[in-house]
Amino acid sequence: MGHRDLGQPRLVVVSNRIADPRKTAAGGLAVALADVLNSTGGLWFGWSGKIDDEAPQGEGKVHVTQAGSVKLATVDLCRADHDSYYLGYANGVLWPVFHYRLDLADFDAGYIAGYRRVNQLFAKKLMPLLRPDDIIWVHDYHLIPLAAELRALGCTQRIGFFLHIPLPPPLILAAIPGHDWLIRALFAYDLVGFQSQADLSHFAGYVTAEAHAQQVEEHRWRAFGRTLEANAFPIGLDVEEFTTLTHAPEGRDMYERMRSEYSRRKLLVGVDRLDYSKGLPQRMRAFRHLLDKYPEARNSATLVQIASPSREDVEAYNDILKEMESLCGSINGNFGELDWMPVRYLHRTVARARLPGLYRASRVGLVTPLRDGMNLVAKEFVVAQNPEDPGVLVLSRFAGAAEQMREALLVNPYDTEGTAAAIQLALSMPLEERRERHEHLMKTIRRQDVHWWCQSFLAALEKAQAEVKGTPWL
Ligand code: GDG
Repeated sequence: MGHRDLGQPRLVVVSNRIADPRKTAAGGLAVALADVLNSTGGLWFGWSGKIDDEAPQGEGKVHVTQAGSVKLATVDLCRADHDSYYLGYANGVLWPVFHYRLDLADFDAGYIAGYRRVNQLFAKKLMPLLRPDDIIWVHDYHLIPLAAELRALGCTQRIGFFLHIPLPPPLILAAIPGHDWLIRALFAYDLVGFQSQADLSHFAGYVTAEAHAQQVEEHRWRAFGRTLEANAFPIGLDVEEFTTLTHAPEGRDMYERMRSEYSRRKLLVGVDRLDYSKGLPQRMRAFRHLLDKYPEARNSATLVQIASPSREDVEAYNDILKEMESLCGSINGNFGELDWMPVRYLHRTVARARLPGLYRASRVGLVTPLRDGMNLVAKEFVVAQNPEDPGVLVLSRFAGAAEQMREALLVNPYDTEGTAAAIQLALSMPLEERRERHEHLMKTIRRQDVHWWCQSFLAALEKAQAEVKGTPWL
C-alpha cells in the first residue's frame, strides 16, 4: 500500500513520539507512516518517552532498534529539557496560541531555551544516522526549528514539515515573543504542509506582512534568501484499517452491547482527549440546553462522552477536568431519572478496537472543537456507520475537517442554542437525508485518505528544490 519502493530515496520521519509500526493498536497515522517507512526501509526518530535524571541538559542517550525493515531511533531527555521543551514551550505556549488561546499561554522566558536545546539535541543525534539521498519528514509543533538546526550542522537533504495543529492568524502568531525566529526557522524546510486552506492563508498573510516575503509562484514564497513551498494537505484516515476494525469481533461486540443497552434510546457520542481546544464544556452546555428546550429529548437521548486523560502535568488541563465533572454532575442531577441518566462521562482511555462499535451504535456524533487542526474523530465516526442506517455528524465549523466535510451539520460551538438546535435536527433527521449526507461524506473521506495524504506530501517534497548551501541559519 505504500506505493513507494526500495529504489526510491529512504524516508526519515521525525516526530516527538514514535510508535512501533508492528503494533496496529497505534492507530491510523502510525499505520500510514509505517507503511511508507516499510516500503523504503526507513528510519523513525523521536523522543524515547524516557526521562534520564543523570543526563546533562542538551544531552541524552540514543537507542536504535530494528522493527521489521524500519529502524527506530530514540533519544532520552533530562528532566529540565523535557519540562521546558515539552510541557513548557510546546504545550504551554505553542499549543494554546496555535489554538487561538493567548489567555492560556505561559510565556516563561526559560521555555524557549529548552525548546531550542532539545531541537539542537535531536539534530545532533540525527545527523550521523542520515544518508546523502534521504528525504526527511518532520512532524508537528514540537520540532519547528529542527530543519534550521540540521542545516546549521550542514544537512543538505530535502526536509519537509507538517503541522498537525492549526496556524492562527498573523496577529495572534505575532503575540508570541520570538515569533519571527520561529517563522524564519520554517524557511529552512523545502516544503511546509498545513491541514487546511485557512491555515495556509494565515501563513501567507504572516510571511507577507511580517517577513516581507514575495510569493514567487502559486505555492512558493521567498524570504530570508530561501524559497519554500507551502500547501494544504488535509490528513485522512486509513479507511480500510478502520472498516476492518469496525467489523472485527471486539468492534461488533461493543456495537451489540450498546444497542441492547440503549434499545429504546438514541445515543449521542463524543470521543476526545480532555483538552480545552475540544470545546467539551460548550458541548455539555448545548446538550443541557437541548434537554431544557426540547422535552422530547429527555428520557430518550443519552450522551456518551469519552474524555481520555491528556497532558495532566500542564496546569490548564486541571481546570477543564474540574469544569467537566461539575457540568456532567449537574446535568445528571437536574435531568436524570431513576432509570435514565442523560450523560455517561468517562474520564479514561477506551481501547481503540471498541471505538468503531461505539460510533456505529450512535445516532449522533458530536465533534465540536473550538479549534482543531483537522479532527480525525469526525472521519472515524462517519466510516464506522452502517450506510443503510447511518448516524449524523454534528461538526464544528472551526475544525479543519469542516473544509472538507460540508455535508455534516456544521455548528458554531460558542452558540449554545444553535448547537442544541443542530443536535435536535440530527436526532430527528429522516433516513433518506441521513443516507445522502453519509454517502457524500464517505466519498470525500475515501478520496483523501491517509495514503493520499502521505503520497501527495512526499511527492511534493521530492519535487521541491533543495537550495541550501551557504545559507546562514539561526
Ligand atoms: C492532532 C490534532 C489532527 C481519542 N480518545 C481515545 C482515542 N482517541 C483517538 C481518536 C483519534 C485520535 O485519538 C484523536 O485525533 P484527533 O484528530 O481528534 O485529535 P488530536 O489528538 O488533537 O490530534 C488534530 C491530528 O493531530 C492528526 O493530524 O486531526 O487536529 O489536534 O484517532 O480515535 N483512542 C483510543 N481511546 C480513547 O479514549 N483508543
